Amino acid sequence: MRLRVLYHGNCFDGSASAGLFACFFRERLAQGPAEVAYTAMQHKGEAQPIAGDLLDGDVNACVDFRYSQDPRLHWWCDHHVSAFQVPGDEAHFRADTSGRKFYDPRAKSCAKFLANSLAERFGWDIARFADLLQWAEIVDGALFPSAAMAVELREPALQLMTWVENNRDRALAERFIEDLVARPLGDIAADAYVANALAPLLERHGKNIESMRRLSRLENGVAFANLIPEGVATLNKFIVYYLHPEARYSVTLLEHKERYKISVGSNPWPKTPRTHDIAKLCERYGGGGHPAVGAISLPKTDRAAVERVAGEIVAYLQKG
Ligand SMILES: [Mn+2]
Repeated sequence: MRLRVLYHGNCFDGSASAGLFACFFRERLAQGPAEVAYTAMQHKGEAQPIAGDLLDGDVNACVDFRYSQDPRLHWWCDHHVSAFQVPGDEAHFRADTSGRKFYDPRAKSCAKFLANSLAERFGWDIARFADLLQWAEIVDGALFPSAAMAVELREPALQLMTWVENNRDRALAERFIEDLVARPLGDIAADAYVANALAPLLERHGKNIESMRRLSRLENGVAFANLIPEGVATLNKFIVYYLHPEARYSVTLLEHKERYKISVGSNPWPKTPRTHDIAKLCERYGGGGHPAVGAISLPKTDRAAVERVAGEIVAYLQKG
């Protein structure tokens, strides 16, 4: 019996959620030999339905990623505020009586919400995942006690977070998913496939801290940095608050291979609390995310448009 799991790619919580569901499938759903296939999903600029041909398993699940009305989607679990993007999605979900679709936008992590849902409804034993679930909450909920912990990356879970956000090897992404639900986090972080890739990442992380230090400016509570000239594609989103503890919000321009990205966030350790809903703000420009953090991805054809949108967002956030 074959399971297809769609999951939020390059994400600690998405990977943990995928691993948990695969585990549940093997233990509780599979009849006969179990086969699991994974598909990493990414938030794109357009509110498009999930392509039906991705749902090709005997059982199809989507975790930590948006809803689909496709009848071939059998299981779903998400906590993104922007989970319902296509007209009719939310009504379709509310009308569902299967007991296999779970949504809670207040959940800090999809992994813990999914595990708790499966434990409550199906009596599934999740005690062995306690450490993983605690870290999924900390990582995805940005519940780090300090910016220093989030930037200095001494904890194994934070090294794994850094690794998965940067990994582009599909086979390793899947090995990682399976490892997360089978091995202690310290063991995985020490394994060669993670440790070898992590060394240059940590070196680049150090350089990113320096780029951010040089190019970011704090004005009226908003830290802005255009990292496109440095060719930075991804960086640890807490660096900006490590350098600007007074910032309420941050707006960072990044350059991916095929898209520009505007990353918008709020300080998890604010001196003045957040008042804006960042997911809603990003949705206006075709992006999405959570109330506290979101992103917009734009085509690389028009750099002026990216800078204009970023300017509008900065001005909006500066108004308090
Ligand atoms: Mn998540």
